[in-house]
Amino acid sequence: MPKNNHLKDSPLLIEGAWEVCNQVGGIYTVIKSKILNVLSSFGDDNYCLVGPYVNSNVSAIFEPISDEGNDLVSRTVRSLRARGYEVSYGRWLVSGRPRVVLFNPYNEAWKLTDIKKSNWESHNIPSFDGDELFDQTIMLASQITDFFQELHDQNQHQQNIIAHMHEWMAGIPIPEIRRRNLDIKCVFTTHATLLGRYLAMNDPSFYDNLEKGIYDWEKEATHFNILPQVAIERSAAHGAHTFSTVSRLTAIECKYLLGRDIDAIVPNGININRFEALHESQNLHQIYKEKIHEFVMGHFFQSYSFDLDNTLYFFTSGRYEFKNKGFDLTLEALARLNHKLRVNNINKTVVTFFITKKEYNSINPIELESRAVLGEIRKICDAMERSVGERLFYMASKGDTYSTPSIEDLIPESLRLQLRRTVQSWKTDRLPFITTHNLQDDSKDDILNFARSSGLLNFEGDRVKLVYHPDFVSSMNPLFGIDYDDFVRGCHLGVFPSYYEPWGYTPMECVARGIPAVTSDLAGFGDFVINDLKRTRIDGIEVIHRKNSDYSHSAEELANYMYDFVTSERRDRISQRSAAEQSSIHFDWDALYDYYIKAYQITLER
Ligand code: G6P
Ligand code: 1S3
Repeated sequence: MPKNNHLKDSPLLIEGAWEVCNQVGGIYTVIKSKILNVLSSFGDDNYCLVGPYVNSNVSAIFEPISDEGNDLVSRTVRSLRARGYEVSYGRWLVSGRPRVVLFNPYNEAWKLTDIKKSNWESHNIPSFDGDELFDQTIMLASQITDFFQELHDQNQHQQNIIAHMHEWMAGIPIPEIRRRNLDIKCVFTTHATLLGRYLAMNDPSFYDNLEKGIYDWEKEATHFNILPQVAIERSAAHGAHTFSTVSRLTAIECKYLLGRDIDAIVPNGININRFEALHESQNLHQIYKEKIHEFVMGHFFQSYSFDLDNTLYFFTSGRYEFKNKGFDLTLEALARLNHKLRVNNINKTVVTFFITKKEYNSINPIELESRAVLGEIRKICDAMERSVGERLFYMASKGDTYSTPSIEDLIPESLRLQLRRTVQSWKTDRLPFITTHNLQDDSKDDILNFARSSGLLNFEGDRVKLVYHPDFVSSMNPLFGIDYDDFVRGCHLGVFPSYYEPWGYTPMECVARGIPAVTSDLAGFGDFVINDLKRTRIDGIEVIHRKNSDYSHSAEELANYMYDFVTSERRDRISQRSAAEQSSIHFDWDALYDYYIKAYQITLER
């Protein structure tokens, strides 16, 4: 593998996060997607990840390796094991197959009380009683810290070591490395601030108040009952040689809520696998759009139908943070779009999918039944198609190629009757559902409540329809039968006008698949597009103004953009998709990993 020559003296990089071998959210994507770039900069011998052995699926993605090598990490693992530590050492079975060291947090359950005491006495980090996730993170941190201690002891100052820890969950080793005075340089990257997230959700004037510096972090953290985590975040931020975050927006939170200016911004990248020819991406759009058509027929056509050739698919997705992820603004803009399309007599339908994760009891059985009956209808139509072929062939073989056969000649009555009866029994008078699943708390759900209060309830006359899918889309899921990536390809527009979003992968993932996307100037990604890429170079990305704009203006801006999108011609959409795909090159790790290298350079100089 080629070695990058920016970093002097081949340092060893150890990167730690709660999401190593453990898919929870966006940090997993960051860590996993940049591995090939890390390896090409550091080399396989000088890179290793550390994380938790918690995921029930770990054995499928982790392959143990021998600790007999003479390299620093193997020696460290060997020595820890000899001292009684349970260490999982192996390769993470993802692209690049990097080395990983995993610890089961519960290995240290017996000393949880001592860990809490030590965190408090050494770093003023308080604890909760009975918070399982918090306990797991501090038990893991204790083992990772011992790993760094051993690494330091084995190294005897021979090689530069960088410990790069992500987010508060992997933060505690940093102040401990400093307290023990280990010869290890620390980088801490926070992918949000905990307080920022809570304040954004609860204070309508969050951004104004933030820069006024009026928040008392301790008081607010106590108020939201997150003092222990915030204390870890602060302690890692202050302890790190290099403190970094993913965007300029989060850097402001770091300054005012964590009390330290950041040293480096490390934007998130993605792996762009581009096709040789642009039409391949367009073909995939068509293929997966057909799959979404099938879902839409099953979901809506039982009640009424509309012209699929004049239907556009919008979607939003992400963690269920109604306001922070901009679900509220998206709904408001959709309600306005519905009105604009109706009054202007635009004969197009927009089906908008909300793909998020919310507790549910089951997939709506009526939805499944409708899909099953539609399957029956498909089978009958297939039988009819065969019958038409066979009978035409029979007529042709007799030399009869001139007469025009009637439908009765081509399809037996039994099949025609079967089709009529099945379709009749399928049709219903009820409105198409908004949710595909039975939610556990239907009456308190914000998406549903918005739909109820705005009247956006999938009436036949509505130009905008809603489908709320409170689970990940995957090929195992019977409703769509395709993976999320392919679902994205089949849509026309991704809508992500976040209010609080340190970076935001979702619009970037759209663009990488050649699908236009909306982001906002309060999302790190949107800010990057405007300020770093100077926007004009980027097609297929719309940045909605939320920073200096009130809710209603932002909703109107989004609704107008959607209206223009809906009323554009197919050929414009095709060229926007191509432009989006072209622009995705700017977000490839090949372009963005350099920000990490610069952060490591600063670190090694400190
Ligand atoms: C791709 C396909 C075309 C198809 C078009 C539909 O470009 O290659 O064959 O006509 O998608 O675009 P639309 O935006 O209407 O889904
Ligand atoms: C965070 O995940 P989130 O969705 O809680 O980290 C992601 C990776 O850096 C980032 O893209 C996202 O904006 C943050 O919010």
